[in-house]
Amino acid sequence: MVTTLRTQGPARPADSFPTMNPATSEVIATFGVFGEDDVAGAVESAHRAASWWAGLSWKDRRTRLLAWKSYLTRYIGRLAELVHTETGKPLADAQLEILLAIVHIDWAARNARKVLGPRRVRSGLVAINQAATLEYQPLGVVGVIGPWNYPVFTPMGSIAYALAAGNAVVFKPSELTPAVSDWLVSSFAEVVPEQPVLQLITGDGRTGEFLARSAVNKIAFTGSAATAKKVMAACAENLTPIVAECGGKDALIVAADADLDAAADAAAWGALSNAGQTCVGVERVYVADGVYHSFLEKLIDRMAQVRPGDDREADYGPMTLPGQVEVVERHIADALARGGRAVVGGLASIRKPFIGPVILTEVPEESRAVAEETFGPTVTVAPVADLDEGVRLANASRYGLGSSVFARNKKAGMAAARSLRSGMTAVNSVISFAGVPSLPFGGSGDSGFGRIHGADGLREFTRPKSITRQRMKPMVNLTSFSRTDQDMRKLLNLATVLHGRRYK
Ligand code: TXE
Repeated sequence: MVTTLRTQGPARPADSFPTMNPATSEVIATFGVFGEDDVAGAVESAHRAASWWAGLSWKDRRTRLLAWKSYLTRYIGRLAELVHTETGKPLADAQLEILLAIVHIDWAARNARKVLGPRRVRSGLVAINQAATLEYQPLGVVGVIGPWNYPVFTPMGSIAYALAAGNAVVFKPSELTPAVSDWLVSSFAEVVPEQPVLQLITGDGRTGEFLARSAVNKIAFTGSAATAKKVMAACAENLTPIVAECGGKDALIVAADADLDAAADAAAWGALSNAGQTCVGVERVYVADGVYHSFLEKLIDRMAQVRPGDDREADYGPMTLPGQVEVVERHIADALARGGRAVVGGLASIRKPFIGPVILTEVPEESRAVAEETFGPTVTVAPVADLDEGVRLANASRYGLGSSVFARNKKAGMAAARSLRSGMTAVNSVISFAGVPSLPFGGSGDSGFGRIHGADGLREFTRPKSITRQRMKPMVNLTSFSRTDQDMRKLLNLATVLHGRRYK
């Protein structure tokens, strides 16, 4: 057991807490609990760092972010080992997660100027004498409150984009994954040693609340909808804006013409990888009647072969959040009590901290396993008449984060994708949208609001700045008390020509 007390920034927190390997309960390291003053101190120094960082050229920020990306790529083995130890997920999954984060840093660094930099926009006939310029300026300091399920990839969706947009970041990771976060923040300091542009503050929900109430200019939150409401309430005091990514209840719909092998393979991985602790994991499957039994057989076949564990051959690891085991247990018990059937696994699959794969069928739509986020290696499967009914049931959820459609008919697959109310949909694959950095990521309803990733993700951490510069005197000076009735008549005549045409 290695125990080290870590402190970050100018403050020295009095209390500390341990971080543990969820598979073995072995303590990995000890971190400080940041109190209100510690958090305020970190945010204050972040404001100074933000001025420095925002004062660099686009090219300088880009070079530094690309240097960070390169560092993470070269040391991926070490970071992956730490992610594996602190979350319990298999090493290869940890590597995949880091690779995805690297792709996002790269995209954010290379596209920030194009998306956010100053550009001329049309000023229109009425203001033809004005040169109009639009640019997106950094907010200042962004507070990132992160989760534990993808401790590199998920917070990076905010951190990389906020940094690329010219902000400093104060990062409060989940109390379950401070060691990974400490490594990430230290690695950034290797390439940007001048100022604390990216700082770590550690602690539980209280520390997160201090951050939400502090002098940050925006909060980027990932976690549960219930906690997002508390964070919003804390942010409300200072009218601090928030972007919230709060999990989901993603559905996968299988059309009658779908490639059933591909659909079953994707459903199994989407439901089980990372022990189901994925906000865009597959939790519900709706299958067209005619192929329901063939699909189910294939899914059973695949899921029955998958095994959790902490050995190198295990397909997925333990439940990272100990309390999640009870949630999964409750959902399975509720489904069975309401007449559902477990066709793979069941309550006996729960062997703390591991949970074996579970497939539930004939589960009423109003049961917990269908309506609430399970966040475990379980999936419900139900027959539907067609794609339309699948879409209707998928949309009948408080959540709206991701979804998948399997259909050979391209037009039908795309039509279903458009009708799904989720923020992202994958056609003939699962979760693929998370690896496309130019696509925004986020949801609606209980899944939250706002977007990370892509151009929208960059703009999320900026304020639009509009500038008009008068390039010549106007023909008619509208914004002057010297304006005459004749000027107004001219203007109204112009308006009639420009906008008065009748539309049928
Ligand atoms: O989340 P919390 P938890 C879902 C998933 C899981 C459930 C609970 O269903 O079972 O959330 O997980 C910080 N003010 N997801 O307990 O409480 C906290 O310290 C400010 C979905 O981990 O939402 C942590 O850093 N901050 C998800 C972060 O909020 C507060 C990923 C998330 O914690 C706070 C994780 C407060 N009052 C869980 N209270 C996804 N979207 O992928 C806590 N925190």
